[in-house]
Amino acid sequence: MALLKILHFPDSQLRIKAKQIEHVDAEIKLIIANMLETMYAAPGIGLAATQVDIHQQIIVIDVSDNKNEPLCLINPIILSADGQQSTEEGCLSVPGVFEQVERAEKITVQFLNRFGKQLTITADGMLAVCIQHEIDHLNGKLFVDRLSSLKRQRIRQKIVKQQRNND
Ligand code: K1U
Ligand code: ZN
Repeated sequence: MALLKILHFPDSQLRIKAKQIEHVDAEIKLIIANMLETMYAAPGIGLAATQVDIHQQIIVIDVSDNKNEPLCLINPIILSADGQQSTEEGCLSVPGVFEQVERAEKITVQFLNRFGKQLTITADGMLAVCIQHEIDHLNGKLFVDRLSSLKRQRIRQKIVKQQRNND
């Protein structure tokens, strides 16, 4: 397995829309294993393939306390969304920034699991927030796009400055 490099905002690669996966083959299973390792090491509670410069519709998530309930969603589609919640979000592609974001409270999602089986789950709370955040990544959208343009501009300056100091 391998740790993958996580792209940082405002990298233009984060704006690429991920493609649907036709077959869940050995190559996809290796990507999933590497994404899980990268997410746990970060540490994070989710990771979308877009963030590691892989433009295929794969998401990994683990919102459990003991970090022992990994979920993998391939080709996820939100079938229904209800209610509203405001939660503080972070993003491994926007390090050190945490902001309140409004999302649906409850969602029903259809996806393929890592064995290529089609499943449907209904999620609420943090799992629902995380799935919506990761599906945004697959569509080339970041949580900062849901903030005001002034806030986004300030965050961009902060991240670019951090990046310069790290180079
Ligand atoms: O997609 C990502 O960048 C991962 C992101 C997921 C996420 C967090 C919060 C709300 C919505 C989506 C993260 O995991 S940021 C790191 C984080 O939240 C965290 C890290 C360690 C322990 C607990 C949380
Ligand atoms: Zn993110």
